[in-house]
Amino acid sequence: MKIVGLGKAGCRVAKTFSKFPQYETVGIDTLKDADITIKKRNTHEEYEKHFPSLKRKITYTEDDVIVVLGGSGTISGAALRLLEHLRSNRISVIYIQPDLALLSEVQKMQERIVRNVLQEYARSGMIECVYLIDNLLVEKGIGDVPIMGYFDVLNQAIVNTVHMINVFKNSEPIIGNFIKPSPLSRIATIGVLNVEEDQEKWFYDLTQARDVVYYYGINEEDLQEDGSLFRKITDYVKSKLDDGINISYGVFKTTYDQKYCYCIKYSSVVQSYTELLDDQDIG
Ligand SMILES: Nc1nc2c(ncn2[C@@H]2O[C@H](COP(=O)(O)OP(=O)(O)OP(=O)(O)O)[C@@H](O)[C@H]2O)c(=O)[nH]1
Ligand SMILES: [Mg+2]
Repeated sequence: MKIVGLGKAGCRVAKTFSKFPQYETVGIDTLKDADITIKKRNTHEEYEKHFPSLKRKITYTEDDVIVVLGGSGTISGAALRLLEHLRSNRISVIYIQPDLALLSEVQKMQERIVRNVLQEYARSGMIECVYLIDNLLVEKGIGDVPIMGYFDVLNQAIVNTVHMINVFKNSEPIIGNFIKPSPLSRIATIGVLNVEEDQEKWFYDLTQARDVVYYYGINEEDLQEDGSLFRKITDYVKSKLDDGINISYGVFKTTYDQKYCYCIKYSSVVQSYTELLDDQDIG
């Protein structure tokens, strides 16, 4: 699988994937040490207009590609040109939403544009799926994160979760009821369920979910000997059933001591809560 990062956050998350052998990563930024350095521009529009040809630099075709970017940066103006360049591939996007409260007006506008356009691209099927990730919720899920290495900690959490879900998606569950998400549900987020405490931590506050999938990782001993585990899992999954939501799950064998569960939530509805908050502010 190929990972393409755009901008600083994008490049750093992309690089984090390279600890796993399954991924080939490339980062695009204005900095000299980026894998692909592009000229710095002053506006979103200029990045869109002057995006260089990547023909000889990124030659993927018919590959699974994940594009990673943060929305508020100026370089995110190049996102659509990058997606255009990659269009012969199966593209998913990891969209990182920074702390909106700390953005300038221009950054807020850039963030909103990129978030909306990516979701419309997903809805239209031009990209397979957009995974929305809110830095603040990732941080909350982890607990206290020190300033030094703050983003490294967030990036590890994001990348480990995406990776484990990729692994499970490509493995055969021991038991489960996978329901194929509606082809219209292409706006998604990921999260972690603490199996002991029945506590879910989602990386984005996704509204109007249509499909939720739980991927349980259980070690061999518990699979063999824990007689109450199956009921515990199915009871939990059933407790999440609600009108119009498909809930599915799979149980996978792992070699880790702890039980853990990663989850994905899908919606077909464009997530635009900042606009709603703005309206409320005015009202
Ligand atoms: N999760 C995560 N977020 C980051 C990281 N680095 C920066 N961010 C957030 O992403 C937002 C966008 O910032 P950058 O990634 O520096 O911007 P850029 O994409 O390089 O865009 P430019 O404005 O053109 O430099 C910032 O507001 C940070 O909150 C990172 O490594 N991981
Ligand atoms: Mg930058």
